[in-house]
Amino acid sequence: MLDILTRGTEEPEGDSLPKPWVCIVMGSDSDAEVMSQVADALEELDVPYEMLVSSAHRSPERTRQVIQDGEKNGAAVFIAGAGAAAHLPGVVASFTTRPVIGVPLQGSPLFGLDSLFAIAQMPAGVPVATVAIGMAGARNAGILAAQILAVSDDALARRLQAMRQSMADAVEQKSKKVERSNRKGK
Ligand code: AIR
Repeated sequence: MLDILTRGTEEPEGDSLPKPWVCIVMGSDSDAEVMSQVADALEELDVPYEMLVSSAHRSPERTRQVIQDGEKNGAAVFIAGAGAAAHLPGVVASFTTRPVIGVPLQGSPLFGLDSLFAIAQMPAGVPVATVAIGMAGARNAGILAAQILAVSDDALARRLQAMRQSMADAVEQKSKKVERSNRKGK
């Protein structure tokens, strides 16, 4: 078993079940900057996660082990990010029936379109929920994973509502700024 994925093996305190967590996998350390958006979103929502590197092509056996150990140890949702021939999310989905979210990354000469198509075009029977290319997609992957967990976690659902409210408040603030500067120009 990989050391990094042993959290579920700890004895839960009292009768409480171990908290479901999110397993984030990326194809290379060169994906880490964009994929850190996933971690930021999960931290804002107080959702536990683990983040690691495994390549569908360069380390297929490690990838299989990461997913199987993660599932055994309570990973409730998997998020996989990769660029170029981005087969990682699909391969992750082939090893688990838990929800898998794929993040297409844009580092390649094809600007992530290759990755988007590779992740979105899964064969019927093995779904991967695909988000937008790059930073926005990575943040949305974290929020979507939290939304999946919130189906059975009311406190998390309330934190998601608060996140939506703060976005709506920010839009109002931005509008006030634009309205003010427009008045000045008249
Ligand atoms: N990649 C790694 N193994 C398989 C794939 N498709 C992806 C990584 C990264 C890109 O190839 O997810 O986005 C380039 O990786 P590297 O390590 O060469 O920087």
